[in-house]
Amino acid sequence: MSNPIRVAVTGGAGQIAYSLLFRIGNGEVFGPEQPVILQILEIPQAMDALKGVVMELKDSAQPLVKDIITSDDPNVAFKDANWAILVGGKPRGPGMVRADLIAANGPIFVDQGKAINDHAADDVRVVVVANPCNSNCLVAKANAPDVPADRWFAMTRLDENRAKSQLADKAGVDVTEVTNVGIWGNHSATQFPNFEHAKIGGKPAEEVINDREWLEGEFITTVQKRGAAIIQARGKSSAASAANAALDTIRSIITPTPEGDWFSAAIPSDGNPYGIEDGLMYSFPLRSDGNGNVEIVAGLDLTDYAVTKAKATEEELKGEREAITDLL
Ligand code: NAX
Repeated sequence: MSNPIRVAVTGGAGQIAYSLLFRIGNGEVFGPEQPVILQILEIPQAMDALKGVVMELKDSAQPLVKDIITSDDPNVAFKDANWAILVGGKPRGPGMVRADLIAANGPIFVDQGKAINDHAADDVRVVVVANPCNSNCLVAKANAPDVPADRWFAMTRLDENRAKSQLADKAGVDVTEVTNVGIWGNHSATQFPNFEHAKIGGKPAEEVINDREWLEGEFITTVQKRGAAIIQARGKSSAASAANAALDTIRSIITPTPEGDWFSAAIPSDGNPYGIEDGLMYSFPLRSDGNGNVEIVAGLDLTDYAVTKAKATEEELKGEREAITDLL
């Protein structure tokens, strides 16, 4: 067995963490030979609830979990962390618009960015789940100047998984047949789940589905609004699928991407090959070499339709950035 890695998870008493922590502990992300130390951050008001989660973690007696550290201090929770999964944040309250949510969450990610900068391990990688995840990640990154730009990810993998599942259902095939689905832009209703490069059983998805109207219409809308549909049905926001997507994101970063395929996450847009403005956290199709080195898949042809969609979500991200310029 190797030395334990330290995995910091914020929002530990919340519903996503309730799934995420246990799945990290059972080795399904970092492997059955990789011990972990869980370092869980919560706000003071939720520390009692977190005690209950820790009791359950202990009651799971997971052999790979070597220690569980809890704190309401980011400087403690991120100490020597190799991974930081930022799930905790303020939820959207009644009457709040997106700009209010950005303003409410911004300061949290200033502090967490600084704590990661000052205390995390040299090889730290950060995955931001808490919404608005692209902009929260931008704030944390801006406040962690010593952490290289290629360590920052905001989660759009849930959107990718949702898109794949929709395409598989429509084509009547197993979800594993669906590849090359890229989420472009923001994790929001402007995101572009790009079906134009998607493949089903190795053939262009457009050819297999043969219904461009459905792809441009119901497919995109379903993916964009899936979060709201789940709240409507379940009375709570998606949690198990979000935890699952966070684990998929990490797995994709540390595993070589299968030949010809890609995965999605928002990364710094600086120097991207598609003319998206620098200085944003923008989701692209990505490939990993398996050692955590991730690059944007270059050379994809974008139709005028795709460019319009990619630009619309870029515009939204630029607007979000405007709202937090003082935090960057
Ligand atoms: P919950 O409200 O169940 O849990 C959030 C937890 O974060 C709470 O326990 C709260 O006390 C804690 N928290 C708040 N401020 C904190 C801080 N400064 N430091 C540490 N912890 C803090 O939300 P949950 O359903 O777990 O969702 C968490 C976040 O994920 C939300 O922001 C949500 O919008 C976002 N999501 C992102 C998704 C994505 O695809 N990127 C999809 C799922 C989810 O909606």
